[in-house]
Amino acid sequence: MTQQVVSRTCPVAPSRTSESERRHHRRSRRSPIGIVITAAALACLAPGLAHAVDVAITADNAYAFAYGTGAGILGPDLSPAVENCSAGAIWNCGPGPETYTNVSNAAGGYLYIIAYSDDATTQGVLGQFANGAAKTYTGIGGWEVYATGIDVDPTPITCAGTTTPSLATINAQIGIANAGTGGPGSSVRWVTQAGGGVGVLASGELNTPGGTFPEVCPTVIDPAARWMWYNPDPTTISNPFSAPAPTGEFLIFRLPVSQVLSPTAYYVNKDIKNTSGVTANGIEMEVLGHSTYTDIYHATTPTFSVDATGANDKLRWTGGSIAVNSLVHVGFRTSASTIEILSVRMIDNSFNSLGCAVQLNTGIHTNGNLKWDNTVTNCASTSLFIGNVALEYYANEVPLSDLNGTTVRSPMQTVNLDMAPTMIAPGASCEAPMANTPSGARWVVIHQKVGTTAAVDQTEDWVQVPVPPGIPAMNTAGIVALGLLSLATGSWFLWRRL
Ligand SMILES: [Ca+2]
Ligand SMILES: [Ca+2]
Repeated sequence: MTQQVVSRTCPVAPSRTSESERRHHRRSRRSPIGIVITAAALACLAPGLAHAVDVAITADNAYAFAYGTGAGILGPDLSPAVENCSAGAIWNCGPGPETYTNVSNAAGGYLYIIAYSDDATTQGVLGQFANGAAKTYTGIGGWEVYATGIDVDPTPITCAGTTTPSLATINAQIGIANAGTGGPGSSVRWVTQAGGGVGVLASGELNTPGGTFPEVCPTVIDPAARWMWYNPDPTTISNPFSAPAPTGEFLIFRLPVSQVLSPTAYYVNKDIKNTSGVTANGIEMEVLGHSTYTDIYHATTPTFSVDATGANDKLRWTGGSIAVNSLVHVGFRTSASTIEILSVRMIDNSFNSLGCAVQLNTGIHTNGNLKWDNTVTNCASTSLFIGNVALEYYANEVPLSDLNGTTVRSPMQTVNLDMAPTMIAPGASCEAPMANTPSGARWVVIHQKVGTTAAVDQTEDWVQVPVPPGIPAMNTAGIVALGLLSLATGSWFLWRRL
């Protein structure tokens, strides 16, 4: 890991105006240049073009995988079922994890993993999907699971795969998950780490020695892969990977192919000071429009819900006791490439607002600049300072639960922006070049502080986004040149759109 300091200023410019204008011009106002970049990126991923992916996978005890559409899997695409009936067949180099190279997939579909266990000792699935140097791992990112409620066990004694659910059964269950009509014992519909039906997708330990599982052959599956399973009730089951096994565990996992080929995600984890003047029970974040939340972070506010009944999502963490001027830590992950937070409030357990928390919308503008918008103004509209900004670069997506002030992370490089705390008026924004993206970096964590004074002492943020494609390692001049080029092209594109 290397550290460096880069001097920056953050010129403040007027940003959006009213919320009604934001709503009416959501796409074009949010990122007009982004339309051009997105179109260019899509042109590189022509519809229907197959992309070969190398797969390494194991399961305790059985799995099959396939690429399919949202409606299901075509027969020839389903891998032969692998049933592991010995420890060596799960973990050891050689008889353990299997590899499949140059597995083709159609754009726009899903990667599916079917898994089941012998209901004994331990259970889970672990794997990686490599698109060139870029890898996607089980247990992290936008995975969903449907628990069918049907118990399937490996074939007794022979482990010959004769008990594997048929393709027709698998596709029927995918249909039930899509319709959200699963019966008792099922998860009812697809669920993520944030829930969404009954139970949650369980993201377990890394593929490293110790813990519930031994290390799976590390030359085949990376330490960054995480064991994945289903937890039907996180309030009563602390470790669904160990005995007793959750029941009815013929499971179907899925991940959009786009998340394998070119992952998008927006992570935000925040330490928020309770400046409401009274003890609060939790936090409510209002997010523009509707999104799927694939992970959430609880800390001291154990109850989480999303109220999606209005025009915008209201994410609510409650059940805590947050003293005046103490911190509460909450966060979420969505596979959307960007989100816009409209307000953050301290609330009681009945969701009544007790006061506002100060926030900035943070991300990477499609010109490659860091960008802060003082647009979290539905609760409080006040001038805010951004400061203490550090950029941590990673090859792989950092789990939401690691985005906090206590977990020791190991970035490939950290860039501290030597930028004085900068005031941003309500509705205004500021930008600062990123620069010096290290080669191989695919994710960046923006670690920063926000406040109503230059002390920036009211919110500490960890925002993680992909390093934008087309912004490779280059110097500041290169980034500025690219920005100007994009701006020129964007203007032309906007003119064409009118
Ligand atoms: Ca087992
Ligand atoms: Ca079973």
